[in-house]
Amino acid sequence: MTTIQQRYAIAKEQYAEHGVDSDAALAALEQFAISIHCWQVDDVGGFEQKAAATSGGGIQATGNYPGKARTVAEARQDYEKVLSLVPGTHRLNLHASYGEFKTPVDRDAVGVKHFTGWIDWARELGIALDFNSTCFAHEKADSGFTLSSKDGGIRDFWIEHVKCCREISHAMGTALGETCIHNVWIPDGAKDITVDRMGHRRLLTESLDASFEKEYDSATMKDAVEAKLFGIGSEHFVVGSHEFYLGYALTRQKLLCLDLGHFHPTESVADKLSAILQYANELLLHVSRPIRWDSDHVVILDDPTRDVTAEIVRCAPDRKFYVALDFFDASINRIGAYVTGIRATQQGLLLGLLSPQAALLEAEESGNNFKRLALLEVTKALPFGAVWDQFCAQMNVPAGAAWIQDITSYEAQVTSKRA
Ligand code: RNT
Ligand code: ZN
Repeated sequence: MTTIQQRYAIAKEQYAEHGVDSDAALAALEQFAISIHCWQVDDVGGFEQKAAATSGGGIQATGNYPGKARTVAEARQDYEKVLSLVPGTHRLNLHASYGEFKTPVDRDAVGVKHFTGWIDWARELGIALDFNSTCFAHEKADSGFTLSSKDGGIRDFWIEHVKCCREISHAMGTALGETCIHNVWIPDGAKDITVDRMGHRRLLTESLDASFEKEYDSATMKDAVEAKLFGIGSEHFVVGSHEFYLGYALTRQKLLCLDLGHFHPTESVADKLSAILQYANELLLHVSRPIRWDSDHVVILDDPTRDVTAEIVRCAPDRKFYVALDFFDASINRIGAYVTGIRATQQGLLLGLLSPQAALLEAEESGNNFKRLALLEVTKALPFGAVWDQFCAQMNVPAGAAWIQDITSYEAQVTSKRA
């Protein structure tokens, strides 16, 4: 039986024949920290002590697979399991609704004290944190409008929430010594023809400006804004559309967040990176897998993922990417969903790093488009799995399919016992 190291030695030679240094690719992959979304652990439920149920406000997880985390302690146990099964050092991306609340705390009163436990936990694990305002699943989002509501009281409530979240992000970045990315996504929109689109968008601009008024050191926190195409109940009108946030982010020097599920199904998100990066130096990505619509399926190594990760690698030398995940499948083992999606995203990045870019560029610039196409095809058959397994072995996590059994055991011992 050949070992992982022996198989890697052969693979390394094959990549070298194409001018690719696989050791350098592995060293570069180690630098890509992925921001793991907290919300796959419990189907975007959060840990608020809620007084009343709400409509969900534009987010739906489907499925009722047993074993979801019911408390912060269970969630942490699950994240630690996930982190133990993926190579490299990553980050956790928290939503404001995942604080440690002993009593009901409304969104406009959420504070650093509700996240000090998370900061301590992250420090112990040696990971950084990112953060998200939670402008949905709340009675003040039930009308379909939050920051762009025509009700000044509702707008002020959500402006206050975003301000609280920025303060928390700043505290996280300061305590952990790594910039905390604070992302804002709002569900605002309407089911049917809306005649004052201009009015709602003007209100959103004003509310965002008010929310972002306080300046923070970009070493501690940065704001991002995330557009969407449509949601259930906002089919006709989404206030925060792509054009809206593209303009907002560029004029306000905010990060733009591109979610792979938030565009028309035939649109290439990969193609947008180099376009936007003519006018911005960095981008936030929510890697997701839309099936026919924004379905947030678990990320796999499919063509849209590979196209985006290839572009990240090509643009990365002089541009900065913050790579976060955004999927939630409540119908399968949730730890398995995480590990599958994180590994697939990393594999996409690795494929990008192993691409014979110099030879491809040479073919392209000399007008040999057949050679470019053929090389891209030939590369698909190179022993990428051997390089990936080597990475897992180097990072002391299970290679091959070994992690599947780890997750099955964890389910038998831990998650299946949760009522
Ligand atoms: C929803 C957005 C947003 C949320 C999270 C929970 O369409 O993608 O990222 O999924 O904030
Ligand atoms: Zn998203």
